[in-house]
Amino acid sequence: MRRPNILIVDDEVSNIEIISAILEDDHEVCFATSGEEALQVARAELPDLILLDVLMPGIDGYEVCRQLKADAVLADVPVIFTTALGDQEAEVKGLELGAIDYVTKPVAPVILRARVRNHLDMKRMRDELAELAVTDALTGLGNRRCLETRLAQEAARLAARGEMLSVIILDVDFFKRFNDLYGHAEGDRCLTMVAAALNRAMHRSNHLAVRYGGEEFACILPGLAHEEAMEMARSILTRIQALGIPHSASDIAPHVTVTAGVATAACRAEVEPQRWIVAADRQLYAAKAAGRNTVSG
Ligand code: GH3
Ligand code: MG
Ligand code: MG
Ligand code: MG
Repeated sequence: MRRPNILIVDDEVSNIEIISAILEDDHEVCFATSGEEALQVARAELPDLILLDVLMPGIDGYEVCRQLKADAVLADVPVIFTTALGDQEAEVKGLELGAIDYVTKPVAPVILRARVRNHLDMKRMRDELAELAVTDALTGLGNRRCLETRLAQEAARLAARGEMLSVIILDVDFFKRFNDLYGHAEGDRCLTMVAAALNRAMHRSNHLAVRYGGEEFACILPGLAHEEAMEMARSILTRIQALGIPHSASDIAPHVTVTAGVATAACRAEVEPQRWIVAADRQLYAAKAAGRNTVSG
C-alpha cells in the first residue's frame, strides 16, 4: 500500500526534525517553514495529512488552516495543530477553524503516531464513503448523484467561455421482457455488459458515462457539438448491438439494443443543468416512439 504523505509545517527546523524522526518510518514526509510555503507545498503535494504549527512569522497556522479549508481541493485534508500554546482558547479556535485535532509540543512520539494513524484511517474511510455515494453498486459506473454533480460542475466551468455541452440518455429496449424471459440475474449481467461497453466509448478524460436509473444510462460530453454527440450516440448503439446479448423477446432484433436521446446547448450561467436532462429525455421518448434502436436529437 502507498505510504501516506504528511506535510509538517513549523518555523523552527528543529521541531520539523523531531516530528520527522517520529513519523518517517511509516510515512512520506514533506515540510514547510512558513505559512506561505505551507500553502504552496500543500497545493503541489496534496498531502494526506498536515501537521501545522500555530505561531509563525508571516501568516500564522490559523490563517493557513482557514485558507486550506476554503480551497476546494485541500479542504478535506485533515489538519492537526501542533503548538506550544497550551491554553483552551487557542485549542478551541483551532478546532473551530476546521482542524481535526490539536497536540501540544513537546509531543510524545507514541501519542503523535497513534493520532496520525487514527486520522489517516478516518480520512481513508471518509474518502471511500464519498466514492461509494457516487458509484452504482451493480455496474461500477457513476450513479445519478454523480451525474448531477458533474453536470453542474462542467456546465459552470464551460459557461465562462460559452462552450457547447451535450448529454446522451440511453435506455435498454424491451428490458422488462428480457428480465421476464432470462431472469433478473441475467438482466443484471446484461446491464453490466452494456455499462462496460458504454464506458469504453468514452474517449476523452472529461467524458463521463453513468447509470442514470434502472436500465437507463447517461453520458456527459463537455465540448461536443450536436452532430458530434449524435455520431457518438450512433456509435454507442452499434457497440451495444455488437455485444450480441441474445434477446429473443425483443420486437426489433434478436439481441439487446438501446435507444438514445441527445441534447446539446451552449453553456451559460443562467442555463439550469437540469435542462440537458429534460431535453435528452424528451428526445429519448421520441426515439422510442419512432421504433427504438435509434437516436433522436
Ligand atoms: P422500453 O423498450 O420502452 O424501454 O421498455 P422496457 O421494458 O425496457 O421499459 P420498462 O420501463 O417497462 O422496464 C424497465 C425494466 O428494467 C423493469 C425493471 O424490472 C428493470 N430493471 C430496472 N433496474 C434493474 C436492475 O437493476 N436489474 C434488472 N435485472 N432489471 C432492472
Ligand atoms: Mg512556531
Ligand atoms: Mg426505462
Ligand atoms: Mg427500457
